[in-house]
Amino acid sequence: MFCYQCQEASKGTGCTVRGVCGKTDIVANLQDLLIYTLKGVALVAKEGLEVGIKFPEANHFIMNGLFITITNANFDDAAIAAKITEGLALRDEMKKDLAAKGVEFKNTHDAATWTGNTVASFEAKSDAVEVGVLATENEDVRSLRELIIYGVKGMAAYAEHSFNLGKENEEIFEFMIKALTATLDDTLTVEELVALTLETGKFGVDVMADLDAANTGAYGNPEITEVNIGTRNKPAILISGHDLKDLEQLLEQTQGTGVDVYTHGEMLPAHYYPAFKKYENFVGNYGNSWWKQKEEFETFNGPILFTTNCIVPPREEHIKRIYTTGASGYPGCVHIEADENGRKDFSRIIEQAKTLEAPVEIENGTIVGGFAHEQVFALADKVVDAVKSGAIKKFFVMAGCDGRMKSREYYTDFAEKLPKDTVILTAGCAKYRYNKLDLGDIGGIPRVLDAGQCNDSYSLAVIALKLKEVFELNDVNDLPIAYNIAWYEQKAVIVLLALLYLGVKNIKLGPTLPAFLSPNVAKVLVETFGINGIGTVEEDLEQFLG
Ligand code: SF4
Ligand code: SF3
Repeated sequence: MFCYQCQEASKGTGCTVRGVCGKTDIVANLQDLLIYTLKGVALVAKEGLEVGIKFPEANHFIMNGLFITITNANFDDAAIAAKITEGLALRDEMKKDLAAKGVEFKNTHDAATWTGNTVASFEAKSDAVEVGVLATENEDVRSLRELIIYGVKGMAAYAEHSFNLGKENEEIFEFMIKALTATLDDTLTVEELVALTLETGKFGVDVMADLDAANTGAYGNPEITEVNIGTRNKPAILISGHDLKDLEQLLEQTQGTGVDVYTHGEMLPAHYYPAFKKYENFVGNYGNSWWKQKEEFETFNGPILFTTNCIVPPREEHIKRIYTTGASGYPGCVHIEADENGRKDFSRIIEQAKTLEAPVEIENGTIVGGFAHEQVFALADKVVDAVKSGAIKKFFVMAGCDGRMKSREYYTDFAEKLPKDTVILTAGCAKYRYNKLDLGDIGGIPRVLDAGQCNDSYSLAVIALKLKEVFELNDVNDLPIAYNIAWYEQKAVIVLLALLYLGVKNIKLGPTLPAFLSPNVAKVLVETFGINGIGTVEEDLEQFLG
């Protein structure tokens, strides 16, 4: 195996024996082979698009396949192998379809022609050099190809959440096809790949806008909300990940059963949506970000439902009360599939919950969030006045991911040491590094404004663009907003590319720069966009405020 797609890549260069995330080499290789299979499907789909033939099934397959390979989403080798089998069959059906319509598929790339039908044959194939990341010898080309692939993985995750709410965007699918096939094209120059990287950011903005519209269309605009972090004395289910449709179904099905529902990690912002407030059994948020789950699942006592990443390989004794759905999966954990109408039957989770103890309270009180674009616009006068009067000197966008590295203590420290006339804008699980600190408020505006999940970084961009308009500026970089982003997995990659596309400069990225950036590609990012790594809290504060 060779994998360097996340921030915790071993030694800052890549995992080669077993992932720091817990991915085995078999799972890592099968994920690479799944991506390779998707590229084959994309080659055929592209040929179709060129003559006006569309394959909706291929769009959905590509989206879901990409999502499965995101860090910490799916550790289930059997499920990934089944997906590869499905992909090969789909690819060959598509070729037949083209032929039946008089279109001869002439591309002879191995990704479009290889076959296999057993897990053993997949394992053998996935070990081959041509399949994995290292297939590309030139390190700059490899770096750009992977940067694009990781961006598209994040894009696929957001597209799938929209899709689950009945929204799809053909342009996003066509871009995924273009991007996947481009990574097989040896004729593309480094300059062309850089351009494609920026184009990935454009579709990143679009996919986040789509998801924002899907979420708010279905559940209303997030509003200021105090979320309970304590517990009550009833059996309960913990739901994690990002998929709001799954949450809705779980809340519906638990009505009247005596079973409570709590959110974990990235599901916390669900509490901000008006539509979920009507559920009396939707009690609060339990615990912290994803990497603390082993301990928190122990004290939670009830079953846990993962709708997406981030899964940490569980303790053996927890497996029987962990369930997965959507793109997520873990060997031994029951996976719940949707029926043809998208309905998921969570009754076995509910039945199990009834037999287990209520959660142990590990903290109490509340945290405040719900500052997505509409809520901030509703407060616009107050915010603009505070900026004009100098009560707010600067905003710090500290969106992104959390992770287990000790170096992430930087973010708690940074939040604590920020001057009292600054406001943090956050989204994603990065917030858990400072959302329980008492940072106070500025004239009633809390100093930590949480917009929501990582995809709601879109809200932060919308807010920035709105402020630019209000203050009549020509450049978004002239606003009193600084960016200190934490990243971990590939959704953060698409968020970052989206910000670059919107013209945001001088983003600090930490806790370390991606292992997949070659020195030359890193240089382009530094020179063109002023991207830079974090230093010490003092140095960085000096730089931002100095
Ligand atoms: Fe390593 Fe991250 Fe890849 Fe897991 S996802 S194998 S931790 S680089
Ligand atoms: Fe978190 Fe995985 Fe990235 Fe959605 S849940 S931000 S790390």
